[in-house]
Amino acid sequence: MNGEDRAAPSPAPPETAAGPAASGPSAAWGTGTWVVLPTYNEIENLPVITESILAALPGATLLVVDDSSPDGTGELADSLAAADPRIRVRHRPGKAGLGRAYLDGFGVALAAGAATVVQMDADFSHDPAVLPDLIRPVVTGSADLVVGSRYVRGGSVVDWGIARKVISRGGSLFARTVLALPVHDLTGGFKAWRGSTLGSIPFAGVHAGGYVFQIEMTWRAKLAGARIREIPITFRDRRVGSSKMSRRIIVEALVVVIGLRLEQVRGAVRRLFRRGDGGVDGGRE
Ligand SMILES: Nc1nc2c(ncn2[C@@H]2O[C@H](COP(=O)(O)OP(=O)(O)O)[C@@H](O)[C@H]2O)c(=O)[nH]1
Ligand SMILES: [Mg+2]
Repeated sequence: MNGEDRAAPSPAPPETAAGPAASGPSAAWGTGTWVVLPTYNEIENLPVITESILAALPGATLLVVDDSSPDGTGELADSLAAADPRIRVRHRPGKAGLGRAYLDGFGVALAAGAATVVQMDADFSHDPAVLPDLIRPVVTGSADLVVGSRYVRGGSVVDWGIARKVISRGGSLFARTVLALPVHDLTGGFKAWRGSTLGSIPFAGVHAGGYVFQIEMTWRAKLAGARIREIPITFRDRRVGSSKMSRRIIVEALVVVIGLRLEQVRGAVRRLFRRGDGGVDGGRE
């Protein structure tokens, strides 16, 4: 989808660090924003996370994208949706990875005319209280993609062992260097997108694995000319439930990052040669 933002944007609150929380969130704050929340076995987190998200953005629509969680997360989401019209549920037939779930949810949000689309985890690693600050640059028009970042001044990770810290930070640094992308946190998944920016990215062929999906989407945003802003976040390890990420996914991410860069370089070389041919033939363009 490549459309204009059709839903009415939220009224812009003042650009203060405290955000709307200082005066209590207005009922309209978040209008036109869709929060896409992928879940797989998050039954313990779901009731509290949905409540916290909608407390932070009372005007938002919350889309739970569940891959037929065996623990009944999908059914619980249905009952929450029955009680609150702001909550929607997308049921998918089986576990197909975080990236696929996000792309599916993004498609639904964009088709509904979302002006702003937020992506976040359901396990409280991403603090819902940050949501007003996360969407503000998009809503006020100063950025097209806002990345919640652990690796800028003021950002941090708590509860992680040294090994996971090194892997995460090293992964971001590797991708940042290989892709020459001026973003410090490339593997995180707490982001706010301008709807039209997200809609301008071709979803076909985007890799679905957890980490590479995050890197690739930010990379594609940059290629599409998006203005990217990072805001500091504190990332906490999940409170309950278990992680679905694996070592294989990390290795896949490294390989795909190199592939993405090669693909871009090859495209640039091809364009250069085409231009060269035109020059020899005396053609224009
Ligand atoms: N729908 C769906 N959600 C998923 C899948 N894998 C992970 N998730 C969700 O994506 C978020 C992040 O996953 P998590 O396992 O916490 O990864 P980690 O934070 O990197 O350890 C959580 O909300 C998960 O429930 C999947 O295959 N399908
Ligand atoms: Mg997690």
